[in-house]
Amino acid sequence: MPLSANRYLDIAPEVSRALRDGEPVVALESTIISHGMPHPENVEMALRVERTVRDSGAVPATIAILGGRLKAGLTTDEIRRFGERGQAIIKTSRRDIPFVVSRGEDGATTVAASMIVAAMAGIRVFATGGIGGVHRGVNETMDISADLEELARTDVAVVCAGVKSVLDIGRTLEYLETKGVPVVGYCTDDLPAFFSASSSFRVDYRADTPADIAAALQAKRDMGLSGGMVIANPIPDAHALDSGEIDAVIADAIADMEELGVTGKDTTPFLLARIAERTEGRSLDANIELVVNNARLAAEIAAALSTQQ
Ligand code: PSU
Ligand code: MN
Repeated sequence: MPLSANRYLDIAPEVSRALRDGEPVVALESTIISHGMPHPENVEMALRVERTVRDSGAVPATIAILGGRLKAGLTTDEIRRFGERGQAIIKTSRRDIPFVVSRGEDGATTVAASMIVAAMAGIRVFATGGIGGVHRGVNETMDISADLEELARTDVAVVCAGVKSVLDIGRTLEYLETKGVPVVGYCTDDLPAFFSASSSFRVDYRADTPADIAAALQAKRDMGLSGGMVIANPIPDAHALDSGEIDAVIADAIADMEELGVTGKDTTPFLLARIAERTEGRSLDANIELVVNNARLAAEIAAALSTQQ
């Protein structure tokens, strides 16, 4: 992919140089900043995650849309301002990109939209907290995140902490299987469930080293197999929440959501905020720690990938 070939895209100088020199780069999303966490913890998280990527030997590229420009790499000031404005920024998934861009607006990119911009820039590894998936109650609502479709088509590896139990984990895995997206467990056979290190579901492949994951990514690319990969990295024990407790909190949050009639793109931000409230911030601490943990692994995978080229 030629750098800057896209006239809507700005690649930060440091990111552009690293890509040109074949050095490791990790993309990061921005909906988690604006819609996933409250201010000021969101800004602290975003800056700490960038530092973690650097400390692990890669260059961070936070993805967003600013004034209609697709950005691969934000400055510290841009991250601060973005985090302050929070949910006033348009949550931007694939369908929203054309209008946010043509109207010169700011957009907070979801996993799906961030993957699109990362792929345009030539970034192959991306870290986040949780991906969107098939929501519980899908039979009624048809609520399936565009993140899953993006994983099916866009060639970016997504490091996450598994599938959160606000979603229907089993159906999310079935969807990914149908779409040909491998779900890899890092040092685990169990699919992590975001706040807890395991669930009752298994991953498709277990990988115990970043090099093992990089080798599979390289093979996939060499063969021209399009689409992403889910790399599920369990939350470290010290930060995990009790799964019984969190499941009860999630069930309450979903009941509140149904009562209030929250639907569509507001669903995930609503549930995250409710869960943070009900756990008195413990879910927020866990969320921050797992993103940092994912950023570190993503940097290691990107580094392993850069030695394969
Ligand atoms: N899960 C989280 N935190 C988040 C999100 C998901 O734990 O911030 C965000 C991500 O940006 C993800 C998006 O891509 O929510 C999915 O939203 P939807 O279900 O509306 O596609
Ligand atoms: Mn949805």
